[in-house]
Amino acid sequence: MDQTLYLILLLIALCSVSECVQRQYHFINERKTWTEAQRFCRENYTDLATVDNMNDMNELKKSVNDGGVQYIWIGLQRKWQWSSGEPALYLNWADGQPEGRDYCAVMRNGEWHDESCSDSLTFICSSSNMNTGLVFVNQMKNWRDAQSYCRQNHIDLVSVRNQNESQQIQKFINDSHRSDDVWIGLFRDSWQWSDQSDSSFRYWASGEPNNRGGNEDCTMIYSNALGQWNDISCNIQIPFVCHEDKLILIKENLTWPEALRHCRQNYTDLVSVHSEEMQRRVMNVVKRASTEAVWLGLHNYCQMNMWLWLSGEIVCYQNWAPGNGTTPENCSLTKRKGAVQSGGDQRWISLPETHKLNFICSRS
Ligand SMILES: *[C@@H]1O[C@H](CO)[C@@H](O)[C@H](O)[C@H]1NC(C)=O
Ligand SMILES: *[C@@H]1O[C@H](CO)[C@@H](O)[C@H](O)[C@H]1NC(C)=O
Ligand SMILES: *[C@@H]1O[C@H](CO)[C@@H](O)[C@H](O)[C@H]1NC(C)=O
Ligand SMILES: *[C@@H]1O[C@H](CO)[C@@H](O)[C@H](O)[C@H]1NC(C)=O
Ligand SMILES: *[C@@H]1O[C@H](CO)[C@@H](O)[C@H](O)[C@H]1NC(C)=O
Ligand SMILES: *[C@@H]1O[C@H](CO)[C@@H](O)[C@H](O)[C@H]1NC(C)=O
Ligand SMILES: *[C@@H]1O[C@H](CO)[C@@H](O)[C@H](O)[C@H]1NC(C)=O
Ligand SMILES: [Ca+2]
Repeated sequence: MDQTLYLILLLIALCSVSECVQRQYHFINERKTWTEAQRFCRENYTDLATVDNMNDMNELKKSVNDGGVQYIWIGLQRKWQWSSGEPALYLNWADGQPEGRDYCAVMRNGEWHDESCSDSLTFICSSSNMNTGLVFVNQMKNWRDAQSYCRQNHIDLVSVRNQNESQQIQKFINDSHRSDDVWIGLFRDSWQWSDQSDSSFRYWASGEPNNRGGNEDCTMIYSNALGQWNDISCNIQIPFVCHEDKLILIKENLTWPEALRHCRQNYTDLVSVHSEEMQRRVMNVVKRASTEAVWLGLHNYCQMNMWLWLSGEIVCYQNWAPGNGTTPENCSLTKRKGAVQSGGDQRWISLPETHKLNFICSRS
């Protein structure tokens, strides 16, 4: 065989990698409400299942090993949040609220009710000028216009984040001699994944989500061939699917050898990024890092001027920043290791192993 051709074939053989999975799905054949299922998954795995694409969807379906099951929870839920962007942790709904037909909240006698966002009501802005930190706006506006008004003239529509703030606002409303409904900054945003993933993949059955009866805030999949999704009340009890992340970002600042020890002791290894698919998954994870770069399982075999993955592979797929990884390292200096930038182009850079960075462990 022609020697060049032989070399090319050898390289292809060395560089082809089997498809890697980012997460593994675990079907739990116990009937639980969505919130109970979420607690189970968070304690025993990573979270209720997140689905990024059709590939994940097929993996998830494969994990369901009981043909008799019809409905299965995944981790997608409608969420209430504050106009300021904060998640709604403290809740003070009146009995029977939210009814679920509507997506904006008013305060009435201190408690909350959901109302149609297009209603015209007075409202309360948060403000830095007044000593109460509150401004009552005696103009009737729909929720969106009230929000714009507050943002332009003050800070935002008011948030009610704890009992104390709730009492202050109640007193403020009392002092303004108001008794009708006033808008607060609470609204129901779109769907969110339980693990905070920003996956925008959706696979609704036709006609769904329809929010029938007004309280369908959680997502189940039909356990049929298609596995399409339906919104449904969070309180029904059905089996569910958890997922276990294969890549774990550790937000501690350690040197490369320390990071390696941490991963090998607690998981499997520092991550090896031998494909574009893996790089995409790593990019998704490092966005949450607190350091500018994040250690990978990439080390320099200086005498040979070669970079290798801890998993043993030579570096075939490459994503180096310009000037990194290609020029020979100075072998008499500190050993260098590979990291991925957590922002920008998220390319790989070569750094002395004594730098202290966040890192990514993999679990096999
Ligand atoms: C985690 O799994 C164990 C064993 O299946 C179970 O007993 C426990 O209740 C689970 N944790 C939660 C929070 O449900
Ligand atoms: C409630 O908030 C006010 C003003 O921020 C503060 O002075 C007071 O200590 C708080 N009370 C409690 C119980 O947190
Ligand atoms: C508001 O006023 C009513 C009566 O005017 C009173 O009963 C209530 O305790 C007041 N609430 C607050 C939080 O001040
Ligand atoms: C790690 O370093 C970054 C950047 O220097 C810093 O913002 C972060 O707080 C550090 N994290 C820990 C856990 O020390
Ligand atoms: C393993 O994880 C635990 C808990 O996060 C940590 O205290 C320990 O230091 C880790 N092991 C190593 C070798 O870093
Ligand atoms: C490696 O890339 C970083 C980021 O782009 C750059 O600042 C640095 O100069 C590069 N290293 C070399 C040796 O060119
Ligand atoms: C490598 O680093 C050493 C120590 O700083 C220096 O003396 C030597 O000139 C460097 N070699 C090259 C090729 O840059
Ligand atoms: Ca539905």
